[in-house]
Parts: sequence; C-alpha cells; structure tokens
Amino acid sequence: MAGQFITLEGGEGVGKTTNLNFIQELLEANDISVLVTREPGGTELAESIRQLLLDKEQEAISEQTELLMMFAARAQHIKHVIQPALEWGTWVLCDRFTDATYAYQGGGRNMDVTAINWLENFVQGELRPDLTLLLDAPTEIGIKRASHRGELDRFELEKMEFFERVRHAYLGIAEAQPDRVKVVDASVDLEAVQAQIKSIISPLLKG
Ligand code: Z5A
Repeated sequence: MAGQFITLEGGEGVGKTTNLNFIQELLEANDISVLVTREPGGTELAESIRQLLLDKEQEAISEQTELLMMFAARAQHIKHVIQPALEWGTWVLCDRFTDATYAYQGGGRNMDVTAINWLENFVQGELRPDLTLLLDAPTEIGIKRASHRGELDRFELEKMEFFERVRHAYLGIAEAQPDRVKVVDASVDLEAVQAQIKSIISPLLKG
C-alpha cells in the first residue's frame, strides 16, 4: 500500500518544526514507517538551492527566479525522495510544500497564481498531499516566537504586510480545500496545539 503524504504549513515561527517531531513520534508509536523532510530542501541539490534562497547577502533574486528555484528544488525532492518513499509504503511528513508557494509567492509576493498552478501540474503530475495541517496564529505571535532565534534570513526580513498576505493566502487555501487542509489554532500553548493535531491524525491511524 502506498504511504500517506502529510504536509505541515503555516507562517513564520508558528511551530511547524516543533510539531513535526510530535507527529513523527505519534506515527512511529503506531508502527508506521515515516520519512521526515522539508522544503525547500530534502536532497543535497535541493538543500543547496535552499541556501541560495535564504541567503540575503547575494545579488537580488527576482520573483520569477525565486518561484522557479522553489519548483526546481521541489522537482528534485519529489523524484529522489518523496515519490520513492510513498511507493515503498513509507509515510512522508514534509515541513512545507506547494501550499507555501501559493502563500508566499502567490500571496506574499502577489505573483500570478496561474503560473504557480501550471508549475504545480508540470512538476508534480498527480501528486498532492493527502493531508495538510495548517498551523495558524496571528502574525505577531509567530514573528515573536521566531525572534528568539539568531540572524534573520532573506524571507524573515520581509515586512509585516507581507506575512499578513501569506496568512490570508493560507487561510484561503484551507477554506477552498477543507477536506485536505485542516486548520490548527497554533496561538495556544504547545500542549493544546498538540491535542488538536492528535485528534486530526488519529483517524488516519485507524485506517
Ligand atoms: N518558502 C517559500 O517562500 N515558498 C515555498 O514554496 C516554500 C518555502 C516551500 C524557509 O522555510 C522559507 O522558505 C520560509 C518560506 C519560504 N520563510 N519564511 N519565513 P522554513 O520553514 O525553514 O522557515 P520558517 O517559517 O521560518 O520556519 P521556522 O521559523 O523554523 O518556524 P516553525 O518551524 O514554524 O517554528 P518552530 O521553530 O517550531 O517554533 C518557533 C519557536 O516557537 C520555538 O522556540 C518553539 O519552541 C516555539 N513554539 C512553538 N510552538 C509554540 C507554542 N504553541 N507556544 C509557545 N511557543 C511555541
């Protein structure tokens, strides 16, 4: 049986990485083999593209270049990591995927969504996540949580309005695709966030 493809999405600092570990433990406790990965990244080449994308010191990256780099990294990630794992029956848990492109490049940068849609079909074929957990919290909360980390990367230097547009785009996706995208209130304490996640994941475990 093919594995399930689960993605975690949300704005800056909402707790994706923290909760990825929680979901991995939940799945493994139920004897499910799970591969944890992230975007942009997940292969050696895609991680190199990630470094270029986050680096704020190099020449300015145009919006089109940024979009194509996201999908170049994704094409490599799908071909060499995600697709083989799913075919093998391993579940894939991915920190961000194409919803992030709709939210950051489409929403944040106001890019043409039809171009993103075309690239999604070209790069992914039929592949779509089976389940997406959208961790949602007011922008200020995520930024405050993330601010405890070190230096800011190229995306983290964006203005508040940018992150507001990202959040708005994410919530629009959840509204349009309620069967796939489940919104988790990430503004509450970690225990309460994880209780919501557990109630979303548990029905999958029974299957
Ligand atoms: N990007 C894009 O533009 N287009 C695309 O297609 C893709 C990505 C795929 C890198 O992603 C950038 O790439 C990203 C979008 C862009 N840029 N931004 N911004 P990333 O996922 O690596 O970067 P990130 O959003 O900055 O992730 P993050 O900062 O690592 O956030 P997080 O993983 O969601 O948060 P965290 O590290 O788990 O938690 C942050 C802190 O909050 C930490 O101290 C936790 O202990 C704490 N925390 C977590 N949950 C709670 C609760 N509930 N209460 C209190 N404290 C909490």
